[in-house]
Amino acid sequence: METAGDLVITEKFDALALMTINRPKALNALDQLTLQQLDAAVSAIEADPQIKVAIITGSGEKAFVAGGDIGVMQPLDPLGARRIAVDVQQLLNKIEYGSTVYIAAINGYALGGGCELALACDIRIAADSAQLGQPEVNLGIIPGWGGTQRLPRLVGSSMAKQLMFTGERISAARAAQIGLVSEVVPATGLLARARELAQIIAAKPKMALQLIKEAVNNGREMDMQRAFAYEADLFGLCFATADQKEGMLAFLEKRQPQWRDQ
Ligand code: CO8
Repeated sequence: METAGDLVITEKFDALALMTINRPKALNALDQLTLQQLDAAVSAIEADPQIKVAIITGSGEKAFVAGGDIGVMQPLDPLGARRIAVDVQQLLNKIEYGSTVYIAAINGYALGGGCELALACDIRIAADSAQLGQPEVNLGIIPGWGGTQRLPRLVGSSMAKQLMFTGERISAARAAQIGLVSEVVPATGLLARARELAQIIAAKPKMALQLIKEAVNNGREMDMQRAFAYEADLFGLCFATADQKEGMLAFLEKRQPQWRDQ
């Protein structure tokens, strides 16, 4: 039986965390308890200064996350539905605007809220067997966990509307073509590739990672002139870090840098 604490499993490997959404009997659909545990797991990762990269994946071979739990949603009244939309938007914003780099390792169905969870991550890679989509229209609703906003910013409004109007599921290969995922790998190699990518990133200095994330995420919402000024400010901020001095000195001394993550 599922109990509090086992619906989202977090394993830590030095600077990496692997979060597995573990409700395979319901294709990892997110009910309230799973959402609570996901929220707690993300908060714990954000509070852990050692963790630089977190991988999010789904338990089992079939699904990453097949969406919000439809059984939970069906009886909701408008205010209850709005409450869940706002609460989960806040949870996904914690991922998007957090200081950790998040990689979605999409091992199967990423539908509705599952696709929206992946959209909030910094990088999405998928198994060749994965299927992605926003099928909410088939349930008489719209994506409510950021999908109507993040998806068009990522793939353009024509493609995003096509996916949301039709509710069609697309293959991982098609998702890569439209820029929804950045890599497709054989299903058996997905986690290994996610970990390899995570290790490459975790070997970089933390402040630079954090500032790249901030520049991209916050700059996206600005006009170009403001965005350039913002980038210049963050570029300047890098020079307040020990790792900027070390990175450049190491280059000049023809040696590997010793990062201090500060
Ligand atoms: N919610 C609840 N249960 C689900 C969900 C889901 N989203 N997806 C799958 N399940 C359950 C099934 O009911 C089934 O349970 P049981 O064995 O008890 O009957 C079990 O998982 C296995 O599923 P299937 O038998 O359907 O497996 P198939 O391989 O035949 O089909 C599919 C797989 C195609 C993924 C199919 O299950 C499906 O279409 N699922 C629904 C996908 C979907 O519409 N997702 C979007 C949901 S809406 C949403 O995400 C908006 C977010 C806001 C939510 C806020 C409220 C918490």
